Amino acid sequence: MTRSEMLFSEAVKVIPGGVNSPVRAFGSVGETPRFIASAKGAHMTDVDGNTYLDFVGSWGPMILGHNHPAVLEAVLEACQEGLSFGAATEREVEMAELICSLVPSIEMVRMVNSGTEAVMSAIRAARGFTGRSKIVKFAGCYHGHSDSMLVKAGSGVMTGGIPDSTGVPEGCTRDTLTAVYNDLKSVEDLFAAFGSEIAAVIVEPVAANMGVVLPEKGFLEGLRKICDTYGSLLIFDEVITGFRLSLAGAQGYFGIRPDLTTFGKIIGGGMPVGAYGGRKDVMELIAPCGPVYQAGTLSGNPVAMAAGLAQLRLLRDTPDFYEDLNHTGDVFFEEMKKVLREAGKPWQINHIGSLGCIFFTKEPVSNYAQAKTSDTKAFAEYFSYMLRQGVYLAPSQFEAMFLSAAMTEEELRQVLETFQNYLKQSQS
Ligand code: KE4
Repeated sequence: MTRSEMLFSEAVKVIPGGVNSPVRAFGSVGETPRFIASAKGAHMTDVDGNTYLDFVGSWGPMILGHNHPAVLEAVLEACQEGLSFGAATEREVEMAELICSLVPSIEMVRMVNSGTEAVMSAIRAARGFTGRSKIVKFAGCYHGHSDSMLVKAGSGVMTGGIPDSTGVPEGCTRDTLTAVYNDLKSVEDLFAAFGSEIAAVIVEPVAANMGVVLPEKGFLEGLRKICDTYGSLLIFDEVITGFRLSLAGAQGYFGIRPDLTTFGKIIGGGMPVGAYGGRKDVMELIAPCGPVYQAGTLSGNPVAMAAGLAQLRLLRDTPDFYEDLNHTGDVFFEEMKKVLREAGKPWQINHIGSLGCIFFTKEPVSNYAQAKTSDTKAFAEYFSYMLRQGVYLAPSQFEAMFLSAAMTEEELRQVLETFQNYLKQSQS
């Protein structure tokens, strides 16, 4: 029995499913989750001493790789000064000023502790600002686990085949309307029926929780126009794409200005951080300056701010950081496509910058229904093969591959070779 197996057998007795977040349980890939002991740069080492090239990067935060020296140093320095005060600190001002300076649509921002909290709060702000209740989301997009967002959600919900979570009263989802990603008509139809009641549209500007699905030309622009027509707010959930695609996230990459944005992951540098922000006239409604209440004991935690500040400053100050990482991603995923074609396999690869995924389906994937045609057994076989070859992928067809700047060209070339060998021996 491996140490991971032993730990997992203990974990399931005291933690639901043995994990603190469902997708970590490796349920859909039929493997024992690898318990990680340490990580450095592009590599993680499990409790049995196996090392992996890490394509999960803690689900996005580790864009610079694990334990970047500057981030670690900033955290250790902050720890010396105290772990948490529950009081205002200078680093929170620095973080807010930095985010506002890097993302033009952000005029004010509030720190929270997770992406879920950021989304929950942004939706409350939109409802408070418009006086309306309904929210439009897209099937397959995942916006964290707050009640009203657990409708046709992606990520672990989609992986677990849980259409909509139990324990969520109908009253909490009554105002959540679901549209089809990349289908503006499905949005127009909802607005034709409920336009005057819709507070906001929330969208992942690049969907990365049903696998990676790119916005088709005109889709995001169309959402902007519809929201303007009906006086609804456009919320970009950039928990994954924020500081991933560009310093100004997907909104900077595509040139669309949302009214509110949610962040997480990268802005915490590996520590628990979320944030929401945007138009001043909306954010000024947030308590204590307005009547929309939102709070958090550890919001803006000084150690978490130190990690996030160190990471964001490195992303800002490293010349050509995004050009280089996005180019590396383009080359890698295009090479994956080439290997697939040479092997005569019909699978699909969607990618943008350092984000991408392989769908085990013959048809192009531009929405939830198409993503769901993927053969999850074939994915599981691929996942297990790659894991045994030291390549740590997200344990679900409906997640993304995240490249980090710590990966070397040689390492990525070896992964392509491993992928090629997988295809040669694969029956699927
Ligand atoms: P958290 O509450 O997990 O920090 O963020 C929720 C969230 C919100 N919005 C988007 C676009 C997200 O991708 C997420 C969380 N992402 C998943 C990975 N697909 C987190 C991994 C997990 O649930 O363990």
